Amino acid sequence: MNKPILYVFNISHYCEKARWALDYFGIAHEVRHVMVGTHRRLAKKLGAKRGSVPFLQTHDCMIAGSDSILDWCEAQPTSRPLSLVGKDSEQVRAIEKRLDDVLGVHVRRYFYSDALINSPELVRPLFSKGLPLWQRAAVTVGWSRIVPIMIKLMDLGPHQGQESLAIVEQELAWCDGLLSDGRPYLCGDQWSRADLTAASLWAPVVAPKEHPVYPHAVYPSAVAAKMKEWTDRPTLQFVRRMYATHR
Ligand SMILES: N[C@@H](CCC(=O)N[C@@H](CS)C(=O)NCC(=O)O)C(=O)O
Repeated sequence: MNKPILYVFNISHYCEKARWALDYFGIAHEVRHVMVGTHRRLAKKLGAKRGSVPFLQTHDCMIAGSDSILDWCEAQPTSRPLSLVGKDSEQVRAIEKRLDDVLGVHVRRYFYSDALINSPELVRPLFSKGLPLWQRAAVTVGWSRIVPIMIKLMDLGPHQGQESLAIVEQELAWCDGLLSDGRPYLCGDQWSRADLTAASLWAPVVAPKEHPVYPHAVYPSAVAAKMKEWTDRPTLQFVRRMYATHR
């Protein structure tokens, strides 16, 4: 194998985190889009420890999960002098973990509780893009069966959407609070993996112009209205700045 292969869903914010990490460290890699519904089988076949995307296949190991992929990137000899560990690595890790475990899950549940229930046709192209022709056709034909499975697996619905929205707003207040003293980065004056994680996981409600997917997406109207309402919040401004500066 010449280059590591990163397996992704095009739309996934955790995949964006992994993609960004590889790009940031200048690690040449191939991005392979995986068809939803086949990803767990593929992960198992390749020996990944988890079934969810992203997973990275290197010449000697399989790495599952955006945090572990970031760890792997850090450990590679690359031309990038700047590590993302941060000055206070414990604080950086704690922020990354909260973003991964809380924001990442609920921003997705909020978005899909609207998009997949009210306008699933807006979402389909985001899952088809980058797939080989026959898989794009399979997603199109099978979409009406895929959507209810996703709704069930992610526990989506109007009530769940509101519940996740409340959590996203709470996480927004928390991130705004971290930035409230005017610091350029979440942990102070140094760009770290906490910032890369925050920017990637907030990106679905920011659609920064450097993002490879979201600026081309059509958003359901309620989510679009929330994005507008939040646009001047420090966190959203921070995300745009991270993309403009580091992506
Ligand atoms: N904490 C994991 C989360 C990964 C995750 O939830 N991936 C989603 C896409 S956004 C997925 O693969 N969902 C389908 C599944 O788990 O089967 C990470 O950072 O990689």
